[in-house]
Amino acid sequence: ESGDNAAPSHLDSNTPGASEDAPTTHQALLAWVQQVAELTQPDRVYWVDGSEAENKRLTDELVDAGTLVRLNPETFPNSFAAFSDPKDVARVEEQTFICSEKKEDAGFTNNWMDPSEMRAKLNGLFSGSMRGRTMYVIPFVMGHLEAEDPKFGVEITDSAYVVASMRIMARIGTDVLRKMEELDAFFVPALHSVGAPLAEGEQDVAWPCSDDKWIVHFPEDRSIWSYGSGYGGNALLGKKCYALRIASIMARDEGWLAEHMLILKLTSPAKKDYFVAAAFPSACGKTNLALLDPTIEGWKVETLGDDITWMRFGHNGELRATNPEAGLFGVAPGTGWSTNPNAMRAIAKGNSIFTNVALTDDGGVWWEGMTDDAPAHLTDWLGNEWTPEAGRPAAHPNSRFCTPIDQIDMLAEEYHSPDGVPVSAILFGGRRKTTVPLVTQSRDWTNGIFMGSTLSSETTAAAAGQVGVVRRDPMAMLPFMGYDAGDYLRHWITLSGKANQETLPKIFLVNWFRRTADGGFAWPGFGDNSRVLKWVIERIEGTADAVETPIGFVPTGESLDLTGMDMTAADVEAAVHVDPEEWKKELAGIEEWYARFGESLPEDLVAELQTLKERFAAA
Ligand code: GTP
Ligand code: SPV
Ligand code: MN
Repeated sequence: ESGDNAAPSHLDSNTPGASEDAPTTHQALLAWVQQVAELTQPDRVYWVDGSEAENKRLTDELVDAGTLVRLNPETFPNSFAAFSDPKDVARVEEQTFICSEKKEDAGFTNNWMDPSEMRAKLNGLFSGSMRGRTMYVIPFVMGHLEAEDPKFGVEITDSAYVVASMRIMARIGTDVLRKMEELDAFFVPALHSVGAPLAEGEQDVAWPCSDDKWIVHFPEDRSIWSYGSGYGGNALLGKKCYALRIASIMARDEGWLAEHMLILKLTSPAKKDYFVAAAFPSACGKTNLALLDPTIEGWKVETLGDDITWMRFGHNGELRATNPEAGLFGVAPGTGWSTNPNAMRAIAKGNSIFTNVALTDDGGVWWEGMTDDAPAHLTDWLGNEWTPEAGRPAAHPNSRFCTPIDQIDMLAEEYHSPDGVPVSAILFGGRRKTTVPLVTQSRDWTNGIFMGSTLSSETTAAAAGQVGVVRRDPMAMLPFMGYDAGDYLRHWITLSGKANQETLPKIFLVNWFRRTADGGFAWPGFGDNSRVLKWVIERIEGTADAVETPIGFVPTGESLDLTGMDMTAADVEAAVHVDPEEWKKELAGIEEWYARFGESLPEDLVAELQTLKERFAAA
């Protein structure tokens, strides 16, 4: 019975799911689980099957423990609210590491530490870190289980909140495990501990975590170790740690792309379908664009993904995109019935976990922007009484809703296709008050990569640290590139060698966040972004006008469809204006940014910058 799977002696062998009755024949997985159990010393080991019954049991336990608050089943069926430790509210970029054997492989954008030194540190931290807790083993797959080359992972965690969230965000459980066994598949070992062991008889807190946080990736063995945080991308390891950082390394080696992008399907009045992928930094509008409600007649938008896109060139040299995730982990504030009714409808179906939002008196949730008027009384995310006069937000700015993607009414049927969809356009966008026009079409692929490589944005609450500081964020991947940034850009450039040049996506730069002199937004954004998408498609079809500027092609005042808006062609011209004075500063910023790459910057991009400077000089 026991044999190879013998439980470490400290495990309670009566506990169902202890490794002596581990439900798998996957030897590498068994060995890893046993090794982790010996290191972390949990009270019990539990193999997650992903079933409804299991989820009910776990969420009941989380409610009893005070980690989850059950919401009013009439308004938010099967939904819960969680409140984190105020010191654990966002990704911790300062404590995120890429520990490649060689420092230069991590590049200047990543924190690095010698892997053996890091392993020693982590072994120390994880030693006994799960004492008094249950160790959950979550088999998962990013992307489709039926994909040609399914990408498996196993997260070991001591947080039941993570289990319940991973169940929404990824395909998990027994079906995945069976497939892993059948293929004797490689899996990414993703180890997570909140770093808060319990002494004998010690009372737990609602949100255990540690002040000492480490989010660590080992590129060579493709493993992930996350310690000390229970929040979002720090803890749901299938998401940023696997599907972006580790996957970007796999993608480099295997000839594909793992990107921080949404994917949407756009159907024109002529009933032609287009697929658009868009990379915007964290909290800069991906979920909103993916769920866009067009304000123009005859155009339809459907959703494929809102945060992560994997792309590879297909047999005919077309770039095909899939969404590796199964849920939305969306920014709550600003998501409302007027700005994003599609997200609201998905949330209203229930089966969601909200983190750090406010509670209404009738057992619902609320956040800034959900409704035009705030309720008269709330319990804020810190558990304090709140009224509209409080002078502080009721929800944390990085509060999130976690909701199954198939609850989106406008989910495109192609979401379910393991082969993905052919991409016609790629948008890169950031949050800039000045300088960057509403939309600019690049001259060609390399020029578009130049735009992506110099993308800049003001920092947001999605990561710990100062908010509102402009930083360069290449392809919105600054915190997520798993290897050297110059190599990453070179990979983008050389990959197009595999492409059918006819169908190579057209690349555009967008900025929904430009301000006017009076401080207001130069463009209303949200549903009206459908007008920009329409221009993008018309540029691809060769039917929309544009003005050539040194940085690329921008719409003429008349070429954006303003039907039903109170904007004029002159307002559009202001929103797309390329100001030479602003661009003088911008060019200096780009030069400074490029200097940081040193030798690793691709020659093609050096040449792009040179050409841009010459164009401004000649203008
Ligand atoms: P992550 O999940 O962190 O990757 O964020 P995201 O890129 O999906 O951003 P999201 O769509 O959640 O938007 C973040 C914030 O930007 C929200 O507060 C939105 O209200 C705001 N926002 C999104 N789109 C627009 C827009 O077109 N115009 C303006 N002004 N704000 C927008
Ligand atoms: C982001 O920060 O880009 C997110 C949220 O999508 S998290 O999952 O926490 O990374
Ligand atoms: Mn994101």
